[in-house]
Amino acid sequence: MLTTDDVARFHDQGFLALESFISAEEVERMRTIYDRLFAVRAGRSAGDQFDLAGADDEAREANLPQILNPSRYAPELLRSTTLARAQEVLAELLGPDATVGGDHAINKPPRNGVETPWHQDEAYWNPAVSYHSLSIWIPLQEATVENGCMHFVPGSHRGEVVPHRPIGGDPRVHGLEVEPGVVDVSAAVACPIPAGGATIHAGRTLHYTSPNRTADHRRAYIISGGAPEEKATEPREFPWQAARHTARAERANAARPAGG
Ligand SMILES: O=C(O)CCC(=O)C(=O)O
Repeated sequence: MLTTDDVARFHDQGFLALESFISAEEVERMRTIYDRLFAVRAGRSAGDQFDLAGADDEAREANLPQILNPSRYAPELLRSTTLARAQEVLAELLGPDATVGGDHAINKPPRNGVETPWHQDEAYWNPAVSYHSLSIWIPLQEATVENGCMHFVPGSHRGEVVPHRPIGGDPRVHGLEVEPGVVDVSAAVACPIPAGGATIHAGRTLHYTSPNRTADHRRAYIISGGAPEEKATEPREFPWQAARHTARAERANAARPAGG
């Protein structure tokens, strides 16, 4: 799928923008599944569906609806061309042992003023593990600056995980953002791409998406994966993870089988 230049650019810059990743027919097929999952709030009671950027109030419309593990609720996603392509790209960028680890979906409602703030994906993960990972972000319509395309800080994947906090400093919010004033994002680049394109970023690449100012949803389906995990060589702590007390986590705990 990728050229030698693409592979070199990914390792140098920490991200790639591809104009063409899946076909128009596959976009259509994925979008039908995607819209159905959000319409029924798939995974809500298991804590897999929630508001990434709000207090996740049952009674209020979500700022930034997210579904973790959508393929758990639509297993046909596991047999999609999209997933097969993701597996190819993982092997090309991270080596033959790299595999798909999971999927999620973030759906920015129309005329929604909420950004997905600057963060590194690794800030969400286990600090005791050393990752060699990436995420493939696939918009199911054109992604533009106006509807919430990806922005990246080139080279930021080479740094450490910087301090994060729950978005807005609100412990009820699942989403994380870089602590204000900690990073310089003045060199960031926006990556508008057509429907069927994809952006790919490493686990530590700083990224952001703009608010959706259009009349349509901004749908993104995201597949993550990596090389086999190793134990981190240096002890690390991510205190921002324990700083959250979310309704999502309460639902997930309540849904867990007793003794499990
Ligand atoms: O789609 C978005 O708004 C954010 C996506 C993101 O942060 C990610 O894929 O890691």
